[in-house]
Amino acid sequence: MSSQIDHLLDENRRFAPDPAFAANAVAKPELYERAKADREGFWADQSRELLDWSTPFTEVLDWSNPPFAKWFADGSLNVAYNCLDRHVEAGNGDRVALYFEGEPGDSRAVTYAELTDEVKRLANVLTDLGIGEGDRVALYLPMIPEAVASMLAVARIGAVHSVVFGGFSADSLRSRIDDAGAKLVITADGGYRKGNVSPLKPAVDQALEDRGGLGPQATVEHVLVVKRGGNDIDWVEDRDIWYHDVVPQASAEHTAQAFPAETPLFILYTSGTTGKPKGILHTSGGYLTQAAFTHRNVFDLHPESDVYWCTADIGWITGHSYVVYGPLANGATQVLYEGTPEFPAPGRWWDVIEKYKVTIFYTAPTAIRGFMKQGRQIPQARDLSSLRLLGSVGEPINPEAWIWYREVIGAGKTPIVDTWWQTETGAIMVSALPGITETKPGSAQVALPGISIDVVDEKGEQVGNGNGGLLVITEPWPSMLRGIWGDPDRFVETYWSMFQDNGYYFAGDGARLDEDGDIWFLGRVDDVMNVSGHRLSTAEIESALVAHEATAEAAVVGASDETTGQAVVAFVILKESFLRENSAEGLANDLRAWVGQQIGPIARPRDVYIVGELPKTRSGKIMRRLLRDVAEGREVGDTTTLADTAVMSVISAQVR
Ligand code: 6R9
Repeated sequence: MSSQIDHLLDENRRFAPDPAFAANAVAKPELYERAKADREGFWADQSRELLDWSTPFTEVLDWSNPPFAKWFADGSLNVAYNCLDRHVEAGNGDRVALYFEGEPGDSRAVTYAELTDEVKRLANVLTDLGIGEGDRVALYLPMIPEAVASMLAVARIGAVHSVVFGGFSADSLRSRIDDAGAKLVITADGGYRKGNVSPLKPAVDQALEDRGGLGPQATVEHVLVVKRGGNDIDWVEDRDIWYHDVVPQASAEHTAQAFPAETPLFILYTSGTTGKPKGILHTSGGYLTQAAFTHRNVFDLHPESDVYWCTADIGWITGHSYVVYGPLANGATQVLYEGTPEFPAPGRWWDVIEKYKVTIFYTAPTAIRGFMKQGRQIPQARDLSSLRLLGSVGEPINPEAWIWYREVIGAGKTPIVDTWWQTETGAIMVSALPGITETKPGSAQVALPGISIDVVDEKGEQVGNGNGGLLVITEPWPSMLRGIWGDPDRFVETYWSMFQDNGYYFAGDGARLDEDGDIWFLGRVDDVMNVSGHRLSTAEIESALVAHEATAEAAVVGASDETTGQAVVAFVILKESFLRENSAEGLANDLRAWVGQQIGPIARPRDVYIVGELPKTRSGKIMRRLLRDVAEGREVGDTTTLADTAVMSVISAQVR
């Protein structure tokens, strides 16, 4: 970490806003003043301006029972109506909502009128299947228009969606369906990935297998299946239903009912510091307010003329807030792309930008670093001149990648917004505002208007400019998580106990304030890794490793990686009997594959080192810091608190 800080301290390039851009920018500097003078009044204004309320709210924030916030609680609205019908009613039904681009090259433009129609039909189908207010629906889908329609149809009837990333395994899906007690699963036969059909339905079948006792098979009544991949699938009579057999036939008449602002909208599972993923709960009015506000102001959205593209999968929070809810609430036209950036060849994303004349592009540093490796001639062979704003999310963006992004993709002129936020925060919290902020490569910079952020030491004292510490959020915000599904104690413990006396939300990120007070993020300070912008927990991967019959003990660390930011590196002690009968190398490969099966390919360790011992303190705690030194090829740090100080030299020798 210290070498990273030194490096960032050297970064002093500055990019002032272009006056022509600023003149036409959505965000105005007065936003900061207004929010500073009256934070709650500011959010109330934004909410009234950006959303249609069926019952106007009179109360803005109820913080009488912290940390359980209520925003706009006496107001009511329908989230899907705000994302769909009202745009049609305003005469924009013919505007394209989604330019869908399938990986094999099929494409289809879906207008607001068409998407509204589809969602109404699907809402009727869901109601017929017995889904009502508060019921949970799990979604396990590729990046296709039906995925967007499914989220909105669930929201429209006051039910709660839980989207599970299509790259997660059957076991991960099973535990998420089970935790949420889902009544319905919406999936597809398969989706396209890297030129092949990647099956999804078989994982749902496996997740719903009866393994005795209670399980998801006890709550799930139906599985609604979209035909996408055309792959052969098994069929469970009376449980499984083809989407195309019921949705086109259903009535397109559906009046959206208004629900109170605090109606649960979705649950999204994310990795924490323990093995069990947390079901982060978001509600309706506050979430949609901040998603719409940030999407409009941070991305300088002009809905009549922009073509926006966020590359995130809907299985992550970025896909929820900046593919579905923010853009659609704002009536944006956007690209929805199904596949990977490399298929059929590197440059596919640039082809998509050229084809649809994308103006606003939002992606992750890991993708940018991957493109840097391929070389600038690939993007330079395409016409990217439509781009006028670039965004970054998911992890700190290193200044080199930032500069490359601006020079090569942004023709040296587009503003870049580096947006910091989390599944828990629901929407962007820290970012430059284009046309206002003078940007600094590598710094996410400033809290948005209406957001109160600080950097403090372990006692909660402000560190002041020029110093590093822990990032905290000091005041409640509209799109804040409302809890962890089914586990209020864990919610309080995880986020609010660290700075209990101050009432601060602890984000789990290290950050530094520069001399101007701008924020530089330094990565997680807990046992959460960030691999290609995806959060993974060391504990979760360790528990998968020890679940393998050959493993005696395992420790996992996130080691820095040129492309993925961090990479999963595992140190494993094998059972003697297995070592005797198998080669260490073969077992290491088996374990990599095993983790991929247990959790999903993103969790597969880059390296598995078979070792004889792990470094432990006298109280038996594994010292991951030392293992990280080994994994990153550094000299091993202070070992004096180890129970056996010789162990690190043994491990270092075994790894080499
Ligand atoms: C939106 C999202 C959240 C964690 C967060 C932090 C890291 C995200 C970042 C960033 C530095 C940025 N993170 N954006 N770090 N600069 N612009 O990614 O949500 O998947 O929940 O991850 O990602 O460490 O705590 P999520």
